[in-house]
Amino acid sequence: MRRSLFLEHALLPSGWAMDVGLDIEDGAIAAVHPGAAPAGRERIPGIAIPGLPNLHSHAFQRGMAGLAETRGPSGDSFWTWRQVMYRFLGRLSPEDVQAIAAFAFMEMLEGGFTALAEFHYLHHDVDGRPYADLAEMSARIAAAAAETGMGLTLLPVFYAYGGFGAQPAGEGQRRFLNDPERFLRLAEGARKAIAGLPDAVVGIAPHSLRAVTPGTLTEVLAATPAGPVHIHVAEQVKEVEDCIAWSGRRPVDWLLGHAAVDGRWCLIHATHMDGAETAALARSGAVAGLCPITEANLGDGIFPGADYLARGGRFGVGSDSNVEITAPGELRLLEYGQRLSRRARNVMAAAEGESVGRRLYDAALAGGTAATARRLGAIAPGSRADLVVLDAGHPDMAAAGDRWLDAYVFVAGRAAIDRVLVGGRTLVEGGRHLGRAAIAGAYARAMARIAA
Ligand code: NGQ
Ligand code: ZN
Repeated sequence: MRRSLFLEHALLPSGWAMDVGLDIEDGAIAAVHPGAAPAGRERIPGIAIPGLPNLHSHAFQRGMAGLAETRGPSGDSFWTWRQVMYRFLGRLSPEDVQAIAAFAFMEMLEGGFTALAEFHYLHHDVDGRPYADLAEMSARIAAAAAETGMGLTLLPVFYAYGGFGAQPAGEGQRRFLNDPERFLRLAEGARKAIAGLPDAVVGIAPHSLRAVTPGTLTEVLAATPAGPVHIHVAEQVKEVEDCIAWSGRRPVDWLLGHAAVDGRWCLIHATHMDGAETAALARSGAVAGLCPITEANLGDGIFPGADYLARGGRFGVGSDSNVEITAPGELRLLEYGQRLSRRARNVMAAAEGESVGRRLYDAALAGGTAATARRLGAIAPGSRADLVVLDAGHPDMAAAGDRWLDAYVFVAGRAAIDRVLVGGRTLVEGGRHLGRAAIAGAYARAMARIAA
């Protein structure tokens, strides 16, 4: 399929350009013509920027957004939230998961994300038994991506234990569990499940150092020589303490010492690092997967962003628990966490005169592209035609150039989004997904079923 677009304004690798002709073939950009004539091309008014990848999501958690904000008897924490989350997922059928995922993916597209790495660990039936099709739930995630048009990197999760040192998993975790052999079969099933999706990718995700042993981690890595590898690490202080008690080392330090962590890897959160870990992670070439809204919601802590950036570390952003879904909002809170903790301004930019919005956007685009392992990241030949088009008539968009990204990230947020295209196909218009009515209806019915 061929399409020719005419973009009024576009952020190209060479900078901001006007009147850009875009030739698209099979969802990918074939040619870019700055200063093109509009004749014969479909006009896309507004300010086109490359779509941002969302590098970390647990789609099903969208269904419990707002349901864990009531104070409990004492000591509410990440760990009490996790109990609520386990109770919620204990009720979900494959149909529910598909409906919730489709709703979340739709909101991601409306919120400025055009690709997604789904960190998928809800594999089995409510009693912990595998479905007749081991990859049933993976197929549901793929179906939700097909329904919404979201670009998918599916990360089936390897989860085998309940805590450091091969502690047995609890009842709330039984839907997640596999030994390495069954996990590798499941990953094979996930590859089949995505086969019909344009340009989709399958990677793997050992859930966390809590959920694996050194031996099983080595085994699944050895069997998966290519593709992205994601893992949660050092999100909570208790996790750091437990890791030290188990191994004598901090989690990021342990991981960098025991696995060949490189550009294939994405370390989710990596919130609690000392200076040596921060430097070593930056050197490794891995991407730090930051989820500022969820990390704030769960009380995780603040990533050492300024030090990591100064050392050239790569990062991207993810919507994780999906309690609120907004690409510019994740970037804004990333910067604001740094400002609050350092009592300074404009922290995540390097040079005088550099726009923080632009710097955050460029960095998260590069990091998210690496972490999703898809052909993304620029309005340039070879890249998928994934575009977010901001409304040039929005009152906050009166300035131009990088000020547009500052306005998008710090001021207007997702309200500035007019149109979203994935693989050259328009999925969002006037800020709303074209399939919104049906997708929201199915979601509402699923939520009513779950509450019943
Ligand atoms: C998850 N989410 O797997 O959904 C985790 C919580 C855990 C976040 N860390 C469970 N945000 O880490 O054990
Ligand atoms: Zn997570």
